[in-house]
Amino acid sequence: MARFLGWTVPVASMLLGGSPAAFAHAALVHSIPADQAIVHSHQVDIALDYNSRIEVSRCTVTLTDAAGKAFPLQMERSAKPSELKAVAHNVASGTYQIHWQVLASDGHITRGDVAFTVAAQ
Ligand SMILES: [Cu+2]
Repeated sequence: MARFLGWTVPVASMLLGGSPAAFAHAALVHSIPADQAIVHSHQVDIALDYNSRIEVSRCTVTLTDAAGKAFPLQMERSAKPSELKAVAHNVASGTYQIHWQVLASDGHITRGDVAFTVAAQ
């Protein structure tokens, strides 16, 4: 039942060179909406910030409603190499899950979920 409506982001420029820092696999350190947040808007701005640089072209973010139906996301550019951004428009009131999967610079994939509710307006 795996369903992917993930968007991918073309990698305009990979950072090659630089110091071979010891990257950890990516853990989510901050999200908008926060987990279990109540959003008072039908436009939901999503930002997922990790503790390390992520390979954006290999990351997927899916938004599903309570019935499991995927909701389209529009990708936005982020200036931060550790952050994924997306926006969902015309989101009906209800409960939603953001499913994310990211590839960190160390080659490890991590995944998780963020739940939120869009309140009736
Ligand atoms: Cu790792």
